[in-house]
Amino acid sequence: MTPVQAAPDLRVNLGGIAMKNPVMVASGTFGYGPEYADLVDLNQLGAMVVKGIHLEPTRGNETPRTFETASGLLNAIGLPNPGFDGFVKTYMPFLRQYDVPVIVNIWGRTVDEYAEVARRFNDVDGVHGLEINVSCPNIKEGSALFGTDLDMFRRVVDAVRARTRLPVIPKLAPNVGDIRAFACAAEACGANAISLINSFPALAIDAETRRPELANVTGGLSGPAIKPIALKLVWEAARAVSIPVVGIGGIFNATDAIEFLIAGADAVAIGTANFTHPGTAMETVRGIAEYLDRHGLARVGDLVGTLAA
Ligand code: RRO
Repeated sequence: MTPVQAAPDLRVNLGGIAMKNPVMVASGTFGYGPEYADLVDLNQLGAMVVKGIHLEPTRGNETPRTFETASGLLNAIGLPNPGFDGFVKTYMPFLRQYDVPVIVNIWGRTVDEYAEVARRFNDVDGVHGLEINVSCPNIKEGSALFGTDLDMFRRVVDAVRARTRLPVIPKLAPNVGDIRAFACAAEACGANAISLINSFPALAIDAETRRPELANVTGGLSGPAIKPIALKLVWEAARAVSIPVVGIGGIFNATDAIEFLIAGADAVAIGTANFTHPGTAMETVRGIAEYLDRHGLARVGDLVGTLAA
């Protein structure tokens, strides 16, 4: 009799967050959960990262906020959010029903605001980690600079680290001179993991009207166009740190995700694909398991960082 091969072990420990598989959904592309609950089984996700939360409710940018380019999505949503109280009251009772780690993406306009929103989440049941959004390309003040100025970046990560008991995951901006400096700074400041990349600052123009396609003029580019950029930055960052890395950028199927794992990501997050195909994360989980099986790998960790370069 041929021995029955055990199913590959997909479990990942993301800096203290125990995940049943390495496939997460990226902040801003999956709402706060209920928006997708009728379409997919949320319990199959490795983790869910919710849209960015601030101390107070905010409205976001004027429309149009999105524009489809040849190979990616340009957005300038501008961080609309229900505020800390609104999020905890409206969404946490829903999210607590699921057996999926909830990672809350947080943002502020000042270092103190980041620290305060982080502190408030200490008392919220059912939150497993905080992703620090220092890399939104779409608000006039603050956030983009926190992601591209190393000193400001350190100050935010330090302040959040000092105020929270939860694992913290700074989300890195792609438009920096040396991604390794930001990855290492995150680790030195006590981050438990890093995620990268956020969308890439970009511009789309209507030649007839000579106007920008977005009300905000510029936006962040995501989707297939940025995947090779993201792979390169993940590969560089993962070799520079020993904390876990979440790879993000244009993942539309299991093969894309597997490329990020090979580049050194311990987990991946699906972003833009959720808008057109909400089942992408679940299909990606199945595809990774099938790949590991086919390649005789017992654990997903056996694939991480195996680029033959
Ligand atoms: O809300 C947005 O415009 C936005 C954010 Br917070 C972000 O981090 N990345 C992005 O592409 N858009």
